[in-house]
Amino acid sequence: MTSLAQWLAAETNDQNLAGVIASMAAAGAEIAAVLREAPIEGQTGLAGATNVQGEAQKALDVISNDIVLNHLRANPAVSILVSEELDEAVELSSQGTVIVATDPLDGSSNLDVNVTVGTIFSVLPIQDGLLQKGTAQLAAGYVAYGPATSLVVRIAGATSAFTLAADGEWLLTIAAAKVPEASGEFAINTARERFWDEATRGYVSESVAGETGPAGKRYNMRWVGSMVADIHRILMRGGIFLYPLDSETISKGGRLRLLYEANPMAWLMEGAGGRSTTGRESILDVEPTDIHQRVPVILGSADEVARLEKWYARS
Ligand code: FDP
Repeated sequence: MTSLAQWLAAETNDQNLAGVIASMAAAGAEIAAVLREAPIEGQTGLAGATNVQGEAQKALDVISNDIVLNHLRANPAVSILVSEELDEAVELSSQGTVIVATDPLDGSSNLDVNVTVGTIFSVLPIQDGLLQKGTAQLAAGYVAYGPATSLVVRIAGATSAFTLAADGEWLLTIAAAKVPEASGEFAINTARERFWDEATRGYVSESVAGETGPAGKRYNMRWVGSMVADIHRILMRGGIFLYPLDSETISKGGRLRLLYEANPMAWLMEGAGGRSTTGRESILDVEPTDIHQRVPVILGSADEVARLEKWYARS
């Protein structure tokens, strides 16, 4: 089977970029090992809680951030780290050529119930500074800590998936993920319906109406509430993920973060033939104004994204 190192050698001549992806993969493997034993170690609680031995615990998202930081600090190609866990960007190597933006442990509200969570990352060139559009990404990926630990990564070509083997090696298990154009599955937190805009209401009611409604087919709904898990399912079998702008999140610009959630997921989705939008424009074209900026996020099968875009064009 093809290893991550072999794939990277075939995918890019940029040794720095390959090395940074390898560092994120190594951080992911280390986080996977921590998560695997977290309930035994009493580590699923919040920071400040104590374990059975009465020792103070760090939250797993803080531990994950430290693991990513240590791996990237050891890699001289990384100039700056932006992390969901850190208010400010951290300067690492002065010779570095890339910026890494990461959510070290996304979906953390699912940690204490042993549901899939993930590490998301985006790699940007250093020369244009922290606030670059998603189109500038050199690579993006995520690690999904599920029944198997998966690394999904894209440089400029296809979106590929690796599985962490027992010996710690990442092995290529999907060379080129393909998101089916059409799908009958949507993912949204329907408990927020009262906050939705007209386009989201229209799209969801059309879907729920099923084969007798205007969409003309039956839909199913899935919502893990852990972005990596929901996006991984959609990358593997199609569907649409929505965290739209709604009346409650409008003042913040949305719920999910542009630099280390929306942009990398949009990069991966588009590499697999899917689409991404805020409802008004491609996520990858959003001009960032802040490293922790939030945006509306709609990602998935091309036909479903297009149907939603029609609703936005009308509203
Ligand atoms: P979490 O707060 O648990 O880290 O990144 C935010 C996120 O999870 C996403 O992973 C997930 O898709 C979303 O929030 C869940 O939102 P809801 O609480 O509205 O379901």
